Amino acid sequence: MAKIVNSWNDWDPLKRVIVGRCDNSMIPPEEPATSEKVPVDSEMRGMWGLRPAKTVERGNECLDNLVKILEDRGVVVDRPTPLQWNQAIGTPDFRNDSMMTCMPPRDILLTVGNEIMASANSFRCRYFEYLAYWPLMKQYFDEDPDFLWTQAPRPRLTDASYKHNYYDEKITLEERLVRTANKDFVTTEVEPMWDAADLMRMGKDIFIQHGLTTNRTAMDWFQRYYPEYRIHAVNFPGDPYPIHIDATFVPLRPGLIINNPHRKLPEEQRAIFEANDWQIVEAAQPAHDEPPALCYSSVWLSMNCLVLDPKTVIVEASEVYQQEQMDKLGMNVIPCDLRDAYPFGGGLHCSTADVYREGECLDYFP
Ligand code: ABU
Repeated sequence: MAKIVNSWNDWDPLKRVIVGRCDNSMIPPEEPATSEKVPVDSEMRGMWGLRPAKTVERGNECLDNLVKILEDRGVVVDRPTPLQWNQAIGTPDFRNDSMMTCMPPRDILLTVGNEIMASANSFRCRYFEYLAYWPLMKQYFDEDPDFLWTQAPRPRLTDASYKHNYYDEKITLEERLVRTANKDFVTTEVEPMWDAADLMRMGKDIFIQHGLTTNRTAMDWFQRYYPEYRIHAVNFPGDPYPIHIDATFVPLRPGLIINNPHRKLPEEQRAIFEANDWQIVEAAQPAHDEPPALCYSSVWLSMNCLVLDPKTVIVEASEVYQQEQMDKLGMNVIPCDLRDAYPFGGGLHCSTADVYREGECLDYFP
């Protein structure tokens, strides 16, 4: 039997990966945690339903293109099994009129060494998204005797999990920033809630963004679950919609991180990197002024790259400034046309989940 699952960080040589699919994707109805994610002036406010078929086709084309790039370089690619996401769902605690998608996998699956853990997302519409990955989990379980297939404690997502009317329609950008600075987010602390894309794995250290999708209780839970790791809370005060660390603070190789210049890591949280001679470089400006239509994410998906090994990175094809910067930082850049997949949940890093990277658990911050 082979070793299928192993990954300790985002830069070791990538050998096996999951790439999402756009099939049956929905714009979910508003619910307590999601309305805060859609900017007030977005065309998505107030609408929900199946995403237009043409955009699904085009999104899938982009993802298939990424798969080809990966396979041409010898990376094994696995794909989820989409559900009929337009079904209404219910648990003893809540009802929701639909699910969402199986894009992006990075929000749902956290790989730490030989373990893949399904997350505890705060969006009700994402409650059953893990099911799209269960056939793969079973396959890894059958083929790799060391694989740990786990599910984080399932949140109840009752009304008590959210601050209701947290943002009203009239809240200004400045007020949002004050809330971010005060670490005042839409979820409460009644249970651990987290998106896997809020975690950055760096060997013995795991950095977790406190924001709209991950709460402090989740960080406490992680520290108890992984007593042998150091769990660090990080936050980025310049971000009015703090969701997911991978368009904000992105390691390229040991010793080098790019940081979103609008979402700088606070001085006191930089200390650990500086004390260990890591360089934190401001990321290049995005090539676009706006995200594509019906997209949840910001233009900073420009820096949401997929590192294949410490010298090679895939960057979105239209993000010419980011490519140029990566090149100057000594990376070999592979462009990939992915922008039309952004509306389904994110960029190159978001669209993937690690299965196997060569390497072991190292202590980068002794
Ligand atoms: N899923 C990453 C989104 C981050 C951003 O919108 O900047």
